[in-house]
Amino acid sequence: MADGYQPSIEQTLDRDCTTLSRHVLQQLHSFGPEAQDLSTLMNRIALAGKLIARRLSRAGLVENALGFTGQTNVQGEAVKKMDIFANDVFISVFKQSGLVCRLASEEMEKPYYIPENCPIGRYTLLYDPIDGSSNVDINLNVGSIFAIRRQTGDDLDQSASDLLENGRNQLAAGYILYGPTTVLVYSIGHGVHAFTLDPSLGEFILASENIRVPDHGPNYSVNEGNFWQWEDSIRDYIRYVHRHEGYSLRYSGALVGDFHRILMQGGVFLYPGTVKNPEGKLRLLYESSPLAFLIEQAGGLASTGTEPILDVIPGELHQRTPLVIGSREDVDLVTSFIQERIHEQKSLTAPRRDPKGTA
Ligand code: AHM
Ligand code: MG
Repeated sequence: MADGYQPSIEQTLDRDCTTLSRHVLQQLHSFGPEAQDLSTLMNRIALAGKLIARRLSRAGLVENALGFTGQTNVQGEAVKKMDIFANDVFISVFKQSGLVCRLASEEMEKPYYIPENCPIGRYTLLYDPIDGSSNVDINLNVGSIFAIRRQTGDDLDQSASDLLENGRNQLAAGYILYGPTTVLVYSIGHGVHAFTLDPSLGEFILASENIRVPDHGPNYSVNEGNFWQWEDSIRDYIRYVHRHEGYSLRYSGALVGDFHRILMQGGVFLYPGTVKNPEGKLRLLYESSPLAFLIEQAGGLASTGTEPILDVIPGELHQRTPLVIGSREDVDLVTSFIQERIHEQKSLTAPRRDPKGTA
């Protein structure tokens, strides 16, 4: 350790005892019912993360962990065995919790209701069980993304229409990154905090508190293979980056991994719409919105290109949205290219002024 510094036993114990559930209670300065609920919810999400991390770490060794199921999900994407495993893990950990009545995920067309938790369960979990599924079979990083929302109303017709609200209504949001270590990052609206899974304890231990994303960073993260499908504004931005010093392209195929880099080092992640799919690929309620909640808490920005992600009111559960997320200055730069093209379009289509003033 630098300068021969050794933490005292007391300091080490204090660090090891700052578990996720304790941290939630500390953040809320309360042992009241809502604080207890959030602490329990985060604890169960952590359990899901541990179960998924364990499965991933043995994936090459056990039967039926890797590869496709042969099914396609509601998005029309091929489903992997790990997607289904992770989806079921989240359902399992919330059974008998008394807290979560509904779970909505990328892998399920409609929300899943846990009858014994309804109607007392006052919370809904929205999640992407395995984000970056294409990385699973090649042993690269993947993640899980989650958000907790308060259930409003009884939802007796099971339409879950109260979920079609903007992202500012999220009570908590976060992700678990399954990399060389397993990291859980969360926010309950009091800053952004990261925990590392200590396998010897089986606990997530506080690693960084009140993370702030730099105002500008060198990373730009985007699938440049889509260049020719983008609107001109996005191509303008990429050309700008190519012509200026100090940028590095970093794209892993898993949003959680790319987002984590940007959160820690600064920069911007983009998944813009294309001419064919103007809404892009990423889903609002369980991918873009939870990460937007985190980045705003960390001092950054998240935008569709024309409005803040957290202001978007979805029309349906699996709605997609273009995403520009990261450091404040970098997101602003991308959106300035978008605004410039919008103004250009407007001035081209605006009625031309009659020089004689007769029109
Ligand atoms: P998934 O949740 O089905 O894995 O899809 C989301 C993923 C993101 O993690 C990633 O940023 C993006 O899709 C990659 O898509 P592409 O291969 O088109 O670049
Ligand atoms: Mg995903």
